[in-house]
Amino acid sequence: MNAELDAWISEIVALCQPQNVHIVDGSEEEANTLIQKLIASKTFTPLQRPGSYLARSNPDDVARVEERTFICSERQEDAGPTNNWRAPKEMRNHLIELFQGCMQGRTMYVVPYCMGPLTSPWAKVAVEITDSPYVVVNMRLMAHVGKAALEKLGASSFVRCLHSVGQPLRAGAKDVSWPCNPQQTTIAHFPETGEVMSFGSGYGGNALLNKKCFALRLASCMARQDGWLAEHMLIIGVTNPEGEKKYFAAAFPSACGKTNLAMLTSKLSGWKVECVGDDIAWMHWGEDGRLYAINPEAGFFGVAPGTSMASNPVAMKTIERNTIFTNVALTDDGNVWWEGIGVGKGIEEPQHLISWKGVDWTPASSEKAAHPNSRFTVSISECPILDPSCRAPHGVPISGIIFGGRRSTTIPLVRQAKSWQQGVFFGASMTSETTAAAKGEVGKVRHDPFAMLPFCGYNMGDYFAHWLAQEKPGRHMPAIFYVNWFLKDSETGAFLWPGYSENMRVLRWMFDRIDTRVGAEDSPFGYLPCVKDIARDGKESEATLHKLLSIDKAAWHKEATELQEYFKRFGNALPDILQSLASPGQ
Ligand code: OXD
Ligand code: MN
Repeated sequence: MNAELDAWISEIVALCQPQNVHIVDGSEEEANTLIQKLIASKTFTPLQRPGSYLARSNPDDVARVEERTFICSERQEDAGPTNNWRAPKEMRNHLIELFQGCMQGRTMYVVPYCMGPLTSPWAKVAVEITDSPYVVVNMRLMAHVGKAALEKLGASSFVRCLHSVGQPLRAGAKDVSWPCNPQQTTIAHFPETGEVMSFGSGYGGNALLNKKCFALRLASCMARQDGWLAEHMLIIGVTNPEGEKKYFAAAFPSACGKTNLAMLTSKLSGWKVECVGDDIAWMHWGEDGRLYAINPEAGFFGVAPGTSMASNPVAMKTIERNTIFTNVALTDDGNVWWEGIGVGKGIEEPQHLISWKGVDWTPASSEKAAHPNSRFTVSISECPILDPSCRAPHGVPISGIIFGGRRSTTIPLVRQAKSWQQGVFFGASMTSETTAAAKGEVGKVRHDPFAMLPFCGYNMGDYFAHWLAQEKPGRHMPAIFYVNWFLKDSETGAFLWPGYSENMRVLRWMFDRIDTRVGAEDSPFGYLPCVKDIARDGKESEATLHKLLSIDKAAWHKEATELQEYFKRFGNALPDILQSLASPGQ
């Protein structure tokens, strides 16, 4: 195999003391054996939909835990003010103690995986070692795992991702369906040595280390060094009625509708959206001076609640088969259910379910049937609107970058940056009301620059500078936009914009702006659409559109003052231009 990998496996066997070692080959046969094992351990319940299973986690292991996630760079200032930092040596010693003997009685899986199309020059191979078969079957859907990845790796070095659920099975002990160790959960990144060590959680981004840990936190450090961008962005292709196509990349904080936008079904006749990815984009500059994006993932790990035939019919089709559901509710006929699933289909709320906690649930229950951060894991090849260039080795050319957040006030429906610098400022100034994707209070406005707050592996001030430095002579800079689908009427509290498939009307404006086929109002806040240019569907009044597209100067002034204060935390690392663009009235 690979001498470095051999040596690492021996080292981890000595440390974690597993009962067996299994090198994952990525075959169907192997997947079937693992699934049988997960059924036998009651981690998986087979569902009445082909190739699909339900897993229920421990109720204390349901989301990413940002307060237990660390960047362990040699210098604290390289982690910056938005990350938890520990000195690498101190953290390594702490983790080595935790990992000592932690896989006793369990099988240790070695999962070589490739992020990005196997034939792409931008793809990267890494290896995750884990004692969770649940992680292995999920990773199989999210990345190219096994032999093909090993072949691509050859004798090269690789990023080492070590994961354990942190619950050894001592002789005679009975296993549980979701082993974990929430009290000791620690997710540590070592950007300078290319390592991730994660202990104690089996859930999502804490355990599927290929996703947030590698493809964002470590990759963002690699990207800074090598002049590219690793971003928390979906990628879509938009085609107009004339058959012209443009690709957009869009960054939104967790659970703000990224998957819905990535799979949008257009209601505007002749317009079409196709999906390249729903969460992460790796972007490199091509020889022609354009920015090209690949999706490093091979699958979706989407939030289930709220997904319905009304909000995202494409996702509903994508998850009809071969899907792992985690923490959704189970119907009496062996299918899945979550809050909002029936919208648009007229399905009535069932009278009885087994909730995500595995207990009886009725409409009178005070708790939700599905956990708000319950998820589906499914291969991207199940998506019926997969873009034909989804696996293009050099990626797709990006014409527009969209930033956005969930804000009930202040931020208008859409505006366009007047320059790359102002666009970078848009990204840096992103704020959003928090959701259930991370542990903590829901509904609070927090700064989430570029939707990278939990995912940037280095000093965010340096990250802003890296974005500004992308503008160079000879490059065709993508247009940059900022959207907010979530404005509410201050009197009624109702959403002002219908969202979902209606967002196509905003995409259309952006598409046409890129070719300057449509005008805009010039303002210090960017270019704003003229009301007449947002195709009306007769649902909202002109007055509503005015509300959606206007700027409340007093609220903006408050926002800008607060933003200037926020920016101060980056100290000298903050590029001066961003502080001056934050000045009220700029
Ligand atoms: C995700 C997230 O899981 O952003 O994609 O939290
Ligand atoms: Mn995400």
